[in-house]
Amino acid sequence: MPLRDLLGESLPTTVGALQLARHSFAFDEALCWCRALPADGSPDYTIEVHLHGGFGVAAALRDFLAARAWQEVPSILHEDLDLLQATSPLAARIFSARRDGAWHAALQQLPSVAAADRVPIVTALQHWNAWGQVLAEPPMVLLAGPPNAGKSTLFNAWLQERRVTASAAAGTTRDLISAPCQLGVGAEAFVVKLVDSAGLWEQARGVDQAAVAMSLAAIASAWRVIWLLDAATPPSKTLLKALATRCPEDLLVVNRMDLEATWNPQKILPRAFFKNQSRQSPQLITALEGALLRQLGPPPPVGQLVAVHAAERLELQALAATDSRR
Ligand SMILES: Nc1nc2c(ncn2[C@@H]2O[C@H](COP(=O)(O)OP(=O)(O)OP(=O)(O)O)[C@@H](O)[C@H]2O)c(=O)[nH]1
Ligand SMILES: [Mg+2]
Repeated sequence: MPLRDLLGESLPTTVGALQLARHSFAFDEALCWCRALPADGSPDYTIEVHLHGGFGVAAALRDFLAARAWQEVPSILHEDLDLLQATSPLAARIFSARRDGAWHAALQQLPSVAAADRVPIVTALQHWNAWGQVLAEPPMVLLAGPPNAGKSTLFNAWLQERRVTASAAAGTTRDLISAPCQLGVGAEAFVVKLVDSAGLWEQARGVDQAAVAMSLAAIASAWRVIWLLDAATPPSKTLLKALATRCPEDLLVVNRMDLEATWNPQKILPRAFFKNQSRQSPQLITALEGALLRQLGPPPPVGQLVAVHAAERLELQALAATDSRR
């Protein structure tokens, strides 16, 4: 089918906006780029179409073209798709360094490099794995702890809006509520998924028990848990057990320290903790943010290749394991 039949009379030689009107309805006004339009009128040409519409419009166009024996050339590389999903300027910078197959090209060369030379290269790439993980998708930073510890109050203060209900009634929160939240500033900032959760308590029954189960599941999968403990109520066995299953990078806060203390955190908690005694908590939020950023260290420099997908990190791990066996 001639291109003209698809796109109308005014074929662009480079880039042009065209009405896709050769169907029972007008698809969309699309931006088209004729990448290889031959002068001799041969049927082999490639056209890149950028639709304004969403998935439904793209699906309608695909059906239309497939019925006329047009072939779709997959033009978007995996790495370019990542870029579409970048949630921060830092993520965009890291993803764009991987474009046009740069990551795969680097990795494909590694097996041909002498093992002794490969070790430092693989180690240098692995150094950025933690950053790759947090930039690929906003990681979950979960606020967990006993009921009434002030989790929802801190969640609202962190987001600087009244997103969730906070109240003196223990068990107010029963769902996981998440909001994107930026950590850091400027070109080095990245986005995390801040999540408020239901308090953990042993006597929970019915819907409360279901809420506790949801919190425990989130604790198991969170990137970091910020454990908010209540100075006025000693932590329960359930809570201490859940805490013991987690990583040492989780942060501990003893909250509501303006109330009378009923337990000694130094004796019970496994490591250093932050103290807080304010509902607004600006210093606490700055301190927590700083602690999370310090764990990651400085972000990758400009142009650095970073493994952003789990499969890529596994590939590096396999190479490192092979080299260590030599
Ligand atoms: N005294 C004091 N009260 C606080 C502080 N932070 C929060 N509160 C109060 O503690 C109560 C419980 O706060 P929430 O934020 O709802 O606690 P929560 O941990 O979300 O509780 P659940 O949703 O029941 O698990 C509310 O009345 C808050 O105003 C604080 O630093 N000091
Ligand atoms: Mg709450």
